[in-house]
Amino acid sequence: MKKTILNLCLIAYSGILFSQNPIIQTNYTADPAPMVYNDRLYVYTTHDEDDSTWFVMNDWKVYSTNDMVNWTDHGSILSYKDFDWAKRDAWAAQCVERNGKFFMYVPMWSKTNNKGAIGVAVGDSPFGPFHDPLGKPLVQSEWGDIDPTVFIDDDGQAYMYWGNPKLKMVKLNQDMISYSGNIVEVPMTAESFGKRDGKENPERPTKYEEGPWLYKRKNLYYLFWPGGPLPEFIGYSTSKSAQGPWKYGGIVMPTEGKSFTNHPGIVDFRGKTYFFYHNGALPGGSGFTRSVSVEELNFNKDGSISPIKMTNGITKAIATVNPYAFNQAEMIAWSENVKSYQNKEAGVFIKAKKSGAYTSVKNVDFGKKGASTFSARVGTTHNSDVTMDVHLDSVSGPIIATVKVPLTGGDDRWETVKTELKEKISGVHDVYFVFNGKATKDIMFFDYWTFLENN
Ligand code: FUB
Repeated sequence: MKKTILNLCLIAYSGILFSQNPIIQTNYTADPAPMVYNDRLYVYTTHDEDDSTWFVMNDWKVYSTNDMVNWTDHGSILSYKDFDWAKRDAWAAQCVERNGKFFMYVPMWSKTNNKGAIGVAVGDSPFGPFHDPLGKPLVQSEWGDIDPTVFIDDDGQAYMYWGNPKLKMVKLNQDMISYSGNIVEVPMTAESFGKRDGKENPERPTKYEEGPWLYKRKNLYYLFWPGGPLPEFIGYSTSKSAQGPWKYGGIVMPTEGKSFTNHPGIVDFRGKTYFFYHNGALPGGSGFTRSVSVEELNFNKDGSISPIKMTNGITKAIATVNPYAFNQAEMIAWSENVKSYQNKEAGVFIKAKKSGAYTSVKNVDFGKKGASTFSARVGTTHNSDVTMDVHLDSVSGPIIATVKVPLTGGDDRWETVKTELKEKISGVHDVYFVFNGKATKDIMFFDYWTFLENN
């Protein structure tokens, strides 16, 4: 009996230890929009401000990974303030690359006629800087112009779908910042989007709510969408053409997870398909403080999809991290009590909010020769003993290095500190950075780290 209880405890404990969802813990993020570029996976997200009790959303962020478990925070890359005509509501967006240019399709509230509209911003890299080439919305039809998804088909034709409660579609031109033909209103039939359960709602005759995502696999087009009534589940429809007609396929992800919205983003990366979504799983999480998660998506032989549950996420890395490179502190597999920030001096960096806060990096390959020295760019505003311990393989694993963090006086002032390792480290390990101090908040800040290889 004792053994069984011990086993159950271990299973529960390892569930916490090995959780990888939500993939971002340093900010509240929602509405994930994945994109693969140069064999790296980027995820654009919206950003719920801390302590929000409504959709308080001012900017879009981007995160990236090479291994599906360690996510690098590239910070805020665009805001509604970058559009002269917008006044708030940086809602669900998507970034698409075409001919080396990056196009961010973004819904916002427009100043000019006080309703939702979709704009486009163009940049030369996945991180921008982005600018508004039109100086006005790309589309503004009526209330409900939100949640654009853009897809470029194999013949080069680009399509944009969007809308809540109506679903609309337009063909984008090659320049990706204009369109041809009329805006098409997709017929909302039970055959295409399923008959809505519950009370009849003439505005919403089908299950479709908002947030479409267009995706193609083996000549079959998939439209994923959050469905109602609230709280949302995620459903899908398929078609032989990007323009429909659509056939309702069923539920991909049933309602779950402390948020009354959900939002799909689907991408193929190194031979697998990944399904991004959001919920309210972080501490303090809710329908207005959401967080992005990911699952592997599998298809049945006939192309249909069986429902998937929200899980602890993808725990096995598909690549290793090089400890001898300059690694950003904001490359994180898992963290607790840590927030990310950005400024001119450091770019994106992290702050430990209380003593015992930590970040971890998975699958770090120290090689055969191994490491002898650890170095990190850090700082603090506290005069008392602030230290950063580097643990191996778990947050309470052996300490291989301890760095005394110098009083720099502010997150615009940094120092690089170096220390010899207590023992030689070789092979593949998870690395944990644990931040300790006597202060009650903002213990220290951390910009990057590296190890030196043994000669
Ligand atoms: O995040 C704001 C809005 O909530 C999005 O635009 C919708 O898709 C829903 O997630």
